[in-house]
Amino acid sequence: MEPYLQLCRTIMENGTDKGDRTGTGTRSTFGHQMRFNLEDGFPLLTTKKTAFRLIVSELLWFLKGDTNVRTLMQENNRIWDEWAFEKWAASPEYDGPDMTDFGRRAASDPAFKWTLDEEMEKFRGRILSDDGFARKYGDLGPVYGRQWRSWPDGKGGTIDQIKNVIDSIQNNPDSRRHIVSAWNPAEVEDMALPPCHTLFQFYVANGKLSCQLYQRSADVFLGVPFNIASYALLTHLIARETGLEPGEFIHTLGDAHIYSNHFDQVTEQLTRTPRPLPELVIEAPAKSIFDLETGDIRVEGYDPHPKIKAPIAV
Ligand code: THF
Repeated sequence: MEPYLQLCRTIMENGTDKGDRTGTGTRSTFGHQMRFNLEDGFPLLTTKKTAFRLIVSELLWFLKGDTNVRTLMQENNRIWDEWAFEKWAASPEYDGPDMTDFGRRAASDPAFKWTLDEEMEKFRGRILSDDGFARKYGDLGPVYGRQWRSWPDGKGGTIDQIKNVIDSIQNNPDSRRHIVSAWNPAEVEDMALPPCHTLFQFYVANGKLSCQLYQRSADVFLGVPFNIASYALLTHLIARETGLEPGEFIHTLGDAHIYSNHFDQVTEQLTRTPRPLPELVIEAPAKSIFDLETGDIRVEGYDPHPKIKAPIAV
């Protein structure tokens, strides 16, 4: 069975129901591994339509070292907006309706959801039009982009983990230290959300590059389809940069959970039969991994089952 559906089934059938930070309630399991051979096609979920464009723009945003949601908004990518909005709504400058606990309240109160959507639209408008506001309230703190490209070295400088790992793959392929960590204990407190995909490692054998991710917390219905495609794409991009062929993506999960308000959607998905995987196409052969733009990357032959809507837990 397809590894993602296997994960969904394992949690639904054998998971433990427990509470969580967001107050939504989850069913979860701890410690699970999926393997995707990238030679079999690109692992974009076929059992529901998944927005590949958003996955590409998010990954390129990380790779450029960017931590401000403005850049994502300019590409019509809204997947990080709630975390910036949360900081704005809790700030002394915010003077709109009270937004305490907005994720949970919007899920149960349609009138409040309407007010929230209105405030979110105002927030997006200001981020896009006001440079000072965007600098102050669009920034998520020292999240992925910052740790990947400029981890503070404690001596006044920074470490570019992505450049370093590309160099080590090229110069010392057998190394067991091809590691990038987003989990910086000294800075976790300043992040809008501590990193879910915590650490990844590359491995070179037979001219192929493999990647394993350790993800501490996995929102299986909404996040994991994005995370699988994102790291599969990262593996392709690093392979392209180092002259290797893509090998396997291995996805290791810590707390793998399905939110209780996603149970119906997961059950629906488990009735669907997987279809052939699409192929990844990267245009712009001359551009480095740091210069690629969203329009340079696409999938071909993607024929998924229809989209399934679900609320995101904040
Ligand atoms: N928080 C939670 N609760 N789950 C996550 O997966 C998650 N992420 C990132 C940060 N915090 C998280 C954000 N990633 C969607 C997908 C990925 C996200 C955030 C949101 C989402 O809503 N997807 C919908 C709609 C996409 C669309 O607009 O088409 C979907 O149906 O896929 C874990 O990295």
